[in-house]
Amino acid sequence: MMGKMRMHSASWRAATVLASVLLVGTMAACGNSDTGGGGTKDDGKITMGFSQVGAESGWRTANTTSIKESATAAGIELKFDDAQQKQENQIKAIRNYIQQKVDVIAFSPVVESGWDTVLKEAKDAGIPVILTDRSVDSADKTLYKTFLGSDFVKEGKLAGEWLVEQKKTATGPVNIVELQGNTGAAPANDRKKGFGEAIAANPNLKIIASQPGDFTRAGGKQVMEQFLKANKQIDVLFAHNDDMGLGALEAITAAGKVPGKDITIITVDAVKDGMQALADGKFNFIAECSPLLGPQLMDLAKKVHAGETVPARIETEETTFTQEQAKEALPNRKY
Ligand code: GZL
Repeated sequence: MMGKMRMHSASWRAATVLASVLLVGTMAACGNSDTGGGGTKDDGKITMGFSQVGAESGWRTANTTSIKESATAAGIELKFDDAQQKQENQIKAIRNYIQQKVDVIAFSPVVESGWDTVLKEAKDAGIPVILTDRSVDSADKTLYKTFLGSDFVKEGKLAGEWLVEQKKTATGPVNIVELQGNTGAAPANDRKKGFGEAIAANPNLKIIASQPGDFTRAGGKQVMEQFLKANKQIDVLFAHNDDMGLGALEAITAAGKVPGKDITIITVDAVKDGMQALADGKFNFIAECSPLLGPQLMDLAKKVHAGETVPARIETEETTFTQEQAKEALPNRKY
């Protein structure tokens, strides 16, 4: 009997230990405020999982600052991931946020395509998704609640229309080189489209070379060096963002040409360094693309979390700048 009892008490102790281990393990798996587990916190705070493109440009830096500061101001718990311009990193981050059961996922898709599978996983998990800055080409619009960002086709169109006006008296060919953003990115595809459609108004305006510079200064400089080597006469540079234009300045100067005079330079964004180059006469025109999306994003997250209907598309308000307008605007620029 004793033996059995002993056995019984020993097996009882084992069962107790096992139950305790299982209980602790279950708690850890579910997560909690200490382990960064997802979902609305006990204090009712909304948790947002955000996947950022990377840190490739001054625009991106300003956009990240706007998102982080706005999350704090809105009392939203922000989980932030920098994808270093790689789609697979964004998909991984979104899957992590789904695992952590965050309340809302927001991201700026580095490229337009290849998102349906992971967005369906988020939808099946009941986690709403907000697109910010860039959009996706998914046919299923139920995969996300809204797209908050600029109209990139319009930005390219405004850049092209300014050039058409500037060159309306040209009697011969006007040779244009184009620095594109990263391949497959919505701003690269759409700015190219808008600019190309606008300059078609004047057959003298010809794009003689167009290559990706990946929205970085290094990319802009490297590709502009190639353009200058391969093309004897370049009259205009259209860069899809300020950073590539700023990188190109180094190549243009090194080639003994005067930026803003020998080569007319048109860019997009209007970040501080770009506006300074414009005010200094090195750039000639900038179409603005505001990175300050944080406040609107957090407001949308609260509405979506509360189950409110939000507009499917919210377009950022922005303008354009000439050299004179840049001089006036610079002192008050927020980014
Ligand atoms: C535009 C944004 C682009 C900027 C670039 O909304 O996605 O990406 O124009 C940035 O500067 O790298």
